[in-house]
Amino acid sequence: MTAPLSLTDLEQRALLIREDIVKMLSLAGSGHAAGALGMADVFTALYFAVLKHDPHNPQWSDRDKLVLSNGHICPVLYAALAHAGYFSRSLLLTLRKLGSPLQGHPHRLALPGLENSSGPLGQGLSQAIGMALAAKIDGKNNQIYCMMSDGEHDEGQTWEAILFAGKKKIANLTAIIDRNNIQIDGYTEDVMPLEPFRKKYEAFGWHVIEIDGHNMQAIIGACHQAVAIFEQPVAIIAHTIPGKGVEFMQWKPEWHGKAPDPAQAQLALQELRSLGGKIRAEG
Ligand SMILES: Cc1ncc(C[n+]2csc(CCOP(=O)(O)OP(=O)(O)O)c2C)c(N)n1
Ligand SMILES: [Mg+2]
Repeated sequence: MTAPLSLTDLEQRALLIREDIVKMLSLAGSGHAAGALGMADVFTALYFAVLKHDPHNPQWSDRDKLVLSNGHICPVLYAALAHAGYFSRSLLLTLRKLGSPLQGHPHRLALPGLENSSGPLGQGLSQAIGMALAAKIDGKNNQIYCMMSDGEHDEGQTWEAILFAGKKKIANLTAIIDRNNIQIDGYTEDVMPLEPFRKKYEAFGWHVIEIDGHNMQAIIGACHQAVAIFEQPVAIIAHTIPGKGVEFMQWKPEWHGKAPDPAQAQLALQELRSLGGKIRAEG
């Protein structure tokens, strides 16, 4: 058992994961930057402070499971898994290369630590519900986390799953939604408004917690709170900044599915390293 990381250590780790995302995308020459960078804090908190898991025994039957529904942000999942020790960090640099297990969208059987395959949006919550119900039948005491995006709430299947989980009161299920307000074609509220988002989940029988998705303490606290709710599924709406940490990408929908060129990657890495220096100085 390793000692828990401090909040400063977690913040540093999230920055290293962001650096890896920038390098991976830049070498691949393609990929999804904004969502991956925006969710780095949430993934770091989960893999380093929340999930009950064992990177040396990925199939441990009592593990918590993280289901990624919005498969296009997989660079952050791959980087978090590598940092947690599931596989070598050097493998990250093969993202999207022919024959690499790090496909542009995750293939469950290609890498240790992946719980589902994804890419087609809107399916992850249904997959997670299946796992949560199976865990109950098996008498397990684990939690299923489903990572989702705001844009994939334009898919009807997402709402069918929300309706079903509310009806069945699936309490070993926690959905974490990347509320970054962007999707492929622009801002969510222009393309297909989701507000009042919280009220919609509540009307479907869910307990909702809203957090700043860049505040480590808030992320960990919300996850602990969610596990302690036994009567309802819980949705954590994580308000994030798309492209977080790289100023020229932040809040810009055009960075939804784009990779930095080598010069842009250098600029991004400089910025992330200087943020790391600031955290070290303050910590
Ligand atoms: C079923 C399906 N339809 C369309 C797409 C194409 N697509 C990929 S990402 C995306 C935008 C989804 O919005 P969001 O996940 O919020 O984007 P982000 O915040 O990561 O930029 C779309 C439409 C897809 N992957 N699956
Ligand atoms: Mg989005």
